[in-house]
Amino acid sequence: MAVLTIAGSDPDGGAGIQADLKTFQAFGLAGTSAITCVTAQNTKKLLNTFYLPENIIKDQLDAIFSDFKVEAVKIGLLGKKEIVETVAEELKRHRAKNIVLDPIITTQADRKLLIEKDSLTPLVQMLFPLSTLITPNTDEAGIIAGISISDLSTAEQAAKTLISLGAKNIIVKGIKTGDKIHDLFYSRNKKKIFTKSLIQGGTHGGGCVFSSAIAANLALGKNILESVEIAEEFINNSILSKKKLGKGIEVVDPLAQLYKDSGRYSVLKAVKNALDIIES
Ligand code: PXL
Repeated sequence: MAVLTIAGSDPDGGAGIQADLKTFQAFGLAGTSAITCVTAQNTKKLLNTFYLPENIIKDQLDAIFSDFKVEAVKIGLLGKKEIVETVAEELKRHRAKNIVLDPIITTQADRKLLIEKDSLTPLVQMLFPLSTLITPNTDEAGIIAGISISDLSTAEQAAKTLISLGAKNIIVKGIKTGDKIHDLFYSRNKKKIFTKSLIQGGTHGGGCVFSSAIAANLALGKNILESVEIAEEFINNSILSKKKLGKGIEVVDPLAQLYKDSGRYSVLKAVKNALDIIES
């Protein structure tokens, strides 16, 4: 049994494929991946993006689907119209289920565009109907719905528009009101708002970890809302454990909870304490 991420590579390890695989590991799952593009970026800025040829993306998907029982799929950065089309065709051909689509448009660190603009229409037309859940942030939901999201009611309006465009379930992430931040889950028959305190300074990798945590829980047999609830708690813990790894934006840590739970964290802490004592 496996869970698959179809996404881009992020060399700083905080987002993209690297974050997705860490998240799958945190839930004890065999993580598999198909890389769509290689970004050159760090915690400060995006330098470059190279999209892989469609045939190697198709072959990666064939390699995984012909060998593994894929219980859920997370789709991250696709970036190019032809890649969107290839991924949609392959997911259909392999009858993929439990698809979580993170419709990435920009980076968090410097809000640089990660996609070619003409990839958005096929993303909506081909991948929305195939997806179990779509996880846009307010910028992404606003761009796709053609409105500006400033509060919960405009977020709901955008979610309704995304449903009318073929989505089944939506969670609009990061709706800011005062010192609070909300995520709005919305489907034809259910609505749920998750609220937490706003953490200043932003984080890198949060969106990737969140959508991967949902896919992991769908793979484990949880239903959609249960998976979202577990992922909400998981992303909160990952954000609370965020690390200043580089000189720029802080990076979420999806493995912090795993190490804490397994006792490895306390072993590491004990070793460090012992070394501190020896050194002093
Ligand atoms: O968090 C969005 C994202 C997704 N995928 C890749 C990224 C980023 C952001 O930087 O690099 C590969």
